[in-house]
Amino acid sequence: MATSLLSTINKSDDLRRLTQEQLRQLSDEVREFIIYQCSLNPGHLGASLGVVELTVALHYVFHTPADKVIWDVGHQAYAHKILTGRREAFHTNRCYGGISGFPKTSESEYDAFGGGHSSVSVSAALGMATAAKLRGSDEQAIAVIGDGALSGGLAFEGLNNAGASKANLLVIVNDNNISIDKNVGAVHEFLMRITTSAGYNRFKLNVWNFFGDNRFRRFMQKVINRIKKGVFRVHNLFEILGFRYFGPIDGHDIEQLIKKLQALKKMEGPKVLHVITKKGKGYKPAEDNQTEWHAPGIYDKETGERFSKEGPPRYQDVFGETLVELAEQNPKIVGITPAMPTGCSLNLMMEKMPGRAFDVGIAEQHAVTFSAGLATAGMIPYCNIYSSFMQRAYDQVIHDVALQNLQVVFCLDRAGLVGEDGATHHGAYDLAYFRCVPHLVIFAPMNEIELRNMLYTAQLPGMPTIVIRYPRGCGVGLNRKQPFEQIEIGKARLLNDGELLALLSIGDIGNKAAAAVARLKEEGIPVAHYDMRFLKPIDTDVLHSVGQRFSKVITVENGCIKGGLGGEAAEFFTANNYNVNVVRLGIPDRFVEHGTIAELQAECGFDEEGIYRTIKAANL
Ligand SMILES: Cc1ncc(C[n+]2csc(CCOP(=O)(O)OP(=O)(O)O)c2C)c(N)n1
Repeated sequence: MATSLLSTINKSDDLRRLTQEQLRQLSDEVREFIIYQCSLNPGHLGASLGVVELTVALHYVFHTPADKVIWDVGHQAYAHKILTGRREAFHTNRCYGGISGFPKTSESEYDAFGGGHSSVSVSAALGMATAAKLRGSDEQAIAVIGDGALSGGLAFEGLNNAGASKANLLVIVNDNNISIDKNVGAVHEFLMRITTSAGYNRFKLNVWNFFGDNRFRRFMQKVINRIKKGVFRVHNLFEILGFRYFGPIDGHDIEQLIKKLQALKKMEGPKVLHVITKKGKGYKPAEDNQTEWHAPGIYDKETGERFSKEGPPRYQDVFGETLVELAEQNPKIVGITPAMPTGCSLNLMMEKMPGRAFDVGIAEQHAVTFSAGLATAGMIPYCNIYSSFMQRAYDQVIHDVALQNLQVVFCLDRAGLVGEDGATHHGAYDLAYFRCVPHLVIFAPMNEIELRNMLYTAQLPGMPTIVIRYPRGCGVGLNRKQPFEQIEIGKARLLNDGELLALLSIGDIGNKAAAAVARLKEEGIPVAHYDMRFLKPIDTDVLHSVGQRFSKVITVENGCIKGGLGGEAAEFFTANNYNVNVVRLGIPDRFVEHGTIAELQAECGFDEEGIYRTIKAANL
């Protein structure tokens, strides 16, 4: 592949030597490079294609890495990585031992702030701008935030603080008119209005051209703002928050971007530049179906054909289908997702029952308290949040739901190690952080039937707050056409009996444990294997029986070792004076990076082989 210019760019200085004509060529090469690389090694394609010109312009105008660019979420930073020394390594993107799919401060000095979770950029940039001022430095801080990420509460907190502080920061709103799914909310509508109000924008441009960039213009801007509001009835949210607003401009027009950024660089104070881009820009399949091509998996670059692996239904689909089935029978059921309808399959209910399933935007805290409100009024909300994003809404679960003992069903998708998204996205902590909350029932299904039955059980009258956590990926392939059965709260299952030691597992990792136990059985090593199912309330009958029968217990969980099932079991045995040696398998007390789920489970020692070896070692 001819990458004549791109192959010469290893740092931002290299790029600053190019002419504007060459910058355009460079953008084309970067785009082609991303399309090619992602076809072989999957990643977040659409968002990265949309900001190629913006990335080139930012590194051209600002003195990165001294000036700080903070990419919100960070899934759109591929061009940034490729242009700042990671082109050669890019084929290892998201692979085990390779570079991260998100900005990472330990990976490059150009990654000013680590990313993965949404809506952090304004606060981080404000912190950097404030520090620069305190240090007497003229380093610039630039937050690049998407229209989707702008729906997150944290972004508003940052804007609110920044606008009033008069700090010197630039917020670039990368408006591609879509989140992963359709963008939702009033801010989205405001962006649409301001973008499509031709009269307003023509008026603003004329004013800019007429007065130029000087003090008189700033004075005139105040006068003009009043006229704008009166004549065009567009109240600018950013201006209300104390920012000077510029745009909207075409985010694929590199000359215009450079001109505008150069002007803004000289301007003190909090500023917003509103940039219009197209998600998937330059690759037709990705432009045409932006949700599917957000992270498309591998594909044929020429034909746009995507290759997905056949397998049993994914847990997320079992959730989505089952919820529709239950909601058809129970009119109290409603569904809630903070911006992940396709990711968690609530889109199935949104299509069938649009009035009863809600995408509330990237707003986990709100999703939980909104669910609480619904529950107080007699509805039964199924609030689906990825485990790692639920970290955002911890207090809402405690204060707004558990404390009031509300019948809300929290479905935590992507619980456990999630693979290629890495440390920011692993659902490592939910078992530990929810175990200590009173009133909660915490359940993890070992297969799709268990998931279905628990979703069914959770809506029965009088049920408490229930947390159901399940992993990314496929179930075990059981026939789902079976009548629902109520699951007894707090009851474990004995899967295999044996005398040597007891193995306690929770959730789908129990299937790996069962395979290891079966291998050991063939070798004449008898292990008693319990699928605990509930972390809370834990089955104390089973734990007493285990405490009486065994001196060695191994616990296995797809969650952090500190504070989860292993901790619960060890505390129980100590508190009840059982002399039991507990070996705990799970996610160790460090951040686990990216790779396939299989690679990461092996690294942590709780894949089938790891469990097998641990039992063998305990047997010695
Ligand atoms: C706290 C949090 N919730 C949900 C997500 C999942 N997520 C990743 S990207 C994304 C959409 C972001 O939309 P936008 O900011 O408009 O960026 P675009 O992908 O359109 O470029 C979402 C919801 C996340 N990363 N963090």
